[in-house]
Amino acid sequence: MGVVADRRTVGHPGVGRVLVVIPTYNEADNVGRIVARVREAAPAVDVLVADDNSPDGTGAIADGLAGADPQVHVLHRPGKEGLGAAYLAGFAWARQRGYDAVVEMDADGSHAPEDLPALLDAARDADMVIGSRWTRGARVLNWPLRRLLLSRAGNLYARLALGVPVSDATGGYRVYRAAALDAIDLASVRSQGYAFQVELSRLAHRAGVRMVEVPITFAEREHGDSKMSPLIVAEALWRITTWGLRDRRAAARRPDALARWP
Ligand SMILES: Nc1nc2c(ncn2[C@@H]2O[C@H](COP(=O)(O)OP(=O)(O)OP(=O)(O)O)[C@@H](O)[C@H]2O)c(=O)[nH]1
Ligand SMILES: [Mg+2]
Repeated sequence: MGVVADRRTVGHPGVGRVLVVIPTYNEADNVGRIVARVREAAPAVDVLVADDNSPDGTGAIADGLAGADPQVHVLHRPGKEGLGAAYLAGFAWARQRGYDAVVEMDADGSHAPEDLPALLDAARDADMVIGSRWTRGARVLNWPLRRLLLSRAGNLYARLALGVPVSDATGGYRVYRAAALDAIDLASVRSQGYAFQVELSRLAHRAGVRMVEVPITFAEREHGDSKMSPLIVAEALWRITTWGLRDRRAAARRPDALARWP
């Protein structure tokens, strides 16, 4: 008991108190597994499940987990508003409670909690850590070719259009230290799907946030349904194109910015 309490106050060495935010929509088959894996892999970090009133009862399952473990919390949101809105609410929840770092993690098991200690170690020397599927040492398991191609193409486009110097700007396994969240104008963020991850990468890069990528083992979800849709891909394409054009126009007006491009 004493050991658990001590670990909780310590958080992750060199990083501080950490909150893992897990957004959920219809993840009844996954929420228990993922929370248990996080608690096992990183016992010193806290967990917040941000549920959008899932019709399949995910929120009630999360309440049960929270009732049994003081390091697990639930944020109930009134309805499905997208991944981006759920994360912004989770970030605000963390900041109100003085957490030093926030982790983004999917509920479906694609992001291995076992990789979390390595991500948090990397956060000692960076304000933002991206768990990357596309750096040396990373692995992507059981993804069909069309998903691999979509991710590679999306990342290539994001890098060319926006100049964000990361290999996995669409990935959703990340650590943000408080300094990164402070540097990013979160109130301006509008995107919902994959575009949310790209938007935060772009804003962090523009704000001069120290970013680092760490290879991860990414696995296709085994239970439940994907929320990926053509609409989410279209949103990302549209927003990346709009930001890219806006950045180029701004660069053309400011010679100093042009010198830094991309
Ligand atoms: N709170 C909330 N969570 C969401 C919403 N949409 C997706 N999520 C969660 O966000 C995470 C990622 O969604 P996924 O459906 O796995 O999307 P994906 O990883 O792009 O797609 P797959 O690789 O096919 O699984 C999961 O934990 C979802 O439950 C939403 O509108 N609200
Ligand atoms: Mg997924």
